[in-house]
Amino acid sequence: TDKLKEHFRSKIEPYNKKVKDFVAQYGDQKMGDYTISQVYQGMRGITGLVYETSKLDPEEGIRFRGYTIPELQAKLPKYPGGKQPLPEGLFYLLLMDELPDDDAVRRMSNNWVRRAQVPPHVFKVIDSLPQHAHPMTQFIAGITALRTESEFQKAYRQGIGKKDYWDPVYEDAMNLIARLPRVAAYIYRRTYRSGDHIEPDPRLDYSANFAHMLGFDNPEFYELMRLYLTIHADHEGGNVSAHAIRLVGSALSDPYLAFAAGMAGLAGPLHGLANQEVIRWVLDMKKELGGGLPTKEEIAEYVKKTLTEGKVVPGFGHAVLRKTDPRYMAQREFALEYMPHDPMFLLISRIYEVVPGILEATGKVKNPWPNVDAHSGQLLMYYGLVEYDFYTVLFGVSRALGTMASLIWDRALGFPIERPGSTTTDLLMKKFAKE
Ligand code: CMX
Repeated sequence: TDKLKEHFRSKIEPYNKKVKDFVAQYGDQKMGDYTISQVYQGMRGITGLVYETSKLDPEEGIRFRGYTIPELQAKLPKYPGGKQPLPEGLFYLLLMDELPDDDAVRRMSNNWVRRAQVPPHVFKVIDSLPQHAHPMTQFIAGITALRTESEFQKAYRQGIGKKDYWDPVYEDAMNLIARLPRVAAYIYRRTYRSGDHIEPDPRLDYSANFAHMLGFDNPEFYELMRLYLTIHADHEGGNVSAHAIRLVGSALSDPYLAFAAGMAGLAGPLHGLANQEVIRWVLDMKKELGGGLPTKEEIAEYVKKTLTEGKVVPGFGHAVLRKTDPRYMAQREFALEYMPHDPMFLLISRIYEVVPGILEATGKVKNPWPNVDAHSGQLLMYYGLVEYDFYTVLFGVSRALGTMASLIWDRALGFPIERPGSTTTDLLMKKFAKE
């Protein structure tokens, strides 16, 4: 038996009761007003979702089940001798709403190892794409191909009752998480290493095994992967990838389909693809300025040119955050510890000094500070993972942890199909612009 699943099962009844009682008593309380502008601005600032696993504060950044990133670095189990939290433990926290001990983390690790076998047709589907297909195209194709194994789809066809939906969703979510690193590593090796694939090593933890299959067997890189997979996991419910997964999952599309939808969103340049765009932009800058470490003045000129051309400065700004992203700071601290003299790190740091002032001076950018994507590429490049078109796939593997924990809860809580209303400008004008 799956002890983790039994432990989760024990949480469902009491939490359901808590939610039902709360809604019964307070369900008709108003949560706020919203304006016509907000409706035109992508529903910015309208709280319209309950998403239990994490919450984003504009000033303070993300909290996973109430814990900040530095708190997680202190409290979550680590690899012996390591400093970074193990993402197995983060997933346990997100799913169970309780901090894991070493034993729980080991159990999670082993559970995923048992589920990690990727069926051969998935590799065939990926191999049928041209080698130059963007890694996110290959990733989404691979995820969709994994869907043949969906337990939820099977159970639904067999007529499973609504209160049991969570069970096969849990199975799919766990299998998906367990299989993603292999799929991602396969894409990397086929695209950039002539298809010279590396078998998994089940003795390694989730992050180290992923690094190993990618071809980076360096204890520092293992630590980076543990940090990376932890901090990218979740960012509350309204961001494009998490929201797409929630939305598609609410139609009872199985977790593979829901996750593929989320990854299609993550592949957008204003969202997860920004991590590749940052490196592309920085390398273009270096090329144009003729190598070496550009001065602040040169960087400022380049930033202004980007803005004049009507482009965004990738890695800066956020729809919710109004301060430097703590995920940026966690990566900066990693760089300060392991590679303080890396030329690329020095450049990223200098960009951090220059960009906010310029964005602020535009008078329109609501958050001039860097987000998670401004830093992640530099760390990967330092260890030799230089193929930046691949970076969003790494983000995607991590994003499965938060969104799948959340999706299991969606079904455990019996959340209905999501269906907000919409209107037309014509109707709005008839109602509000009468004079
Ligand atoms: N560079 C240039 N202009 C920017 C900008 C940036 N980094 N960030 C915001 N702006 C502009 C917007 O394009 C908008 O311009 P218009 O009014 O001309 O359309 C204006 O400032 C106001 O936007 P905002 O309210 O500050 O930001 P939004 O909530 O609309 O968008 C985001 C947020 C992240 C899409 C935006 O800041 C952006 O495009 N940043 C660069 C891309 C990026 O780094 N994305 C990754 C985010 C993190 C993640 O999801 O991974």
